[in-house]
Amino acid sequence: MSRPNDPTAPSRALFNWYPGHMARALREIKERLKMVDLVMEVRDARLPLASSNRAMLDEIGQKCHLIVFNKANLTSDDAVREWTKYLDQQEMNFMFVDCFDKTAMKKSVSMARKIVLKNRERTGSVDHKKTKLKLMIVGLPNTGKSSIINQLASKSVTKVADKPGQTQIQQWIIIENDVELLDTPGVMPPMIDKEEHALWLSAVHAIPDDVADEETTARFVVNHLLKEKSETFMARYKLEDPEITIEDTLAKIAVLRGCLTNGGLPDLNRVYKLVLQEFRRGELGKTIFEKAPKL
Ligand SMILES: Nc1nc2c(ncn2[C@@H]2O[C@H](COP(=O)(O)OP(=O)(O)OP(=O)(O)O)[C@@H](O)[C@H]2O)c(=O)[nH]1
Ligand SMILES: [Mg+2]
Repeated sequence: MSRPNDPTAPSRALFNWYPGHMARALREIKERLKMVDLVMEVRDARLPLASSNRAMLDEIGQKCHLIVFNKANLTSDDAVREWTKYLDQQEMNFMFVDCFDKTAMKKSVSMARKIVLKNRERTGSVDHKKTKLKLMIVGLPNTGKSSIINQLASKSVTKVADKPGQTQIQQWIIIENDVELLDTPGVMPPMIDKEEHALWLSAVHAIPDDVADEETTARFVVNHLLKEKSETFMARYKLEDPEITIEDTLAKIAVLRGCLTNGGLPDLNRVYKLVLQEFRRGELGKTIFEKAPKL
């Protein structure tokens, strides 16, 4: 497997993590599109464009489509504002949510319903107002699809884990009397050819650490938070000097958290694991990786 920062890596495909269940999932998504009224595409709010999947969008085609930028609680209000300004110009149906916010999640279903009813009106399918609303939820691994379904169903109906590739089969879930949602496995783009995207997707755990290389990902995250001068990150690890280097930062974290070898040296592998775990739990503060293009 080629990795970012690997000088021997071919310049085109940095990652091609595409296990068999994803190819199958994409085929099944295509087959079941006819049965659904709308596709709810879940992306990561910290990567509004880079967490989409061109191959998936091609399959969705002209189907009613709502983009849910989930994990908005892990990014700043400023970033959401900037992206909203940009996306408003693109004529997309979208909303930023934190899936643990029940009210926001209910709004996503209302928005889906409105889009579908408008489309039914436009296409002249009159008595469709009475029929059930069938939604399909798709997206990259670990974007929070199953968490959204559990929130909408108000119970744990599908398994959730901070582990890309948790859901491997499709299943229908009733979320309201007349609304059904199809949970689908996360599907990666067949190829990621930009190093920056590979790093971002690894940081948000769309790509597993054993594929992406924990060290590269953790160092990228620490560097990013240092560059952002993230106050939560600096405070959590008691970093006082805003100009501190990455090496000193890692050494400080090692001492602070007792990640030391028997000889008392920083055990960097443990630091990498710890930083990634805390970052993904939101304990290192809010961030944005992909900035909104200037208008
Ligand atoms: N902070 C935060 N964490 C979230 C949110 N939504 C989901 N998560 C966490 O993200 C991780 C992945 O959630 P899942 O719902 O399993 O993601 P998925 O998209 O179904 O993943 P796959 O089945 O692997 O494709 C879990 O640890 C969730 O608790 C959110 O809005 N905010
Ligand atoms: Mg899932």
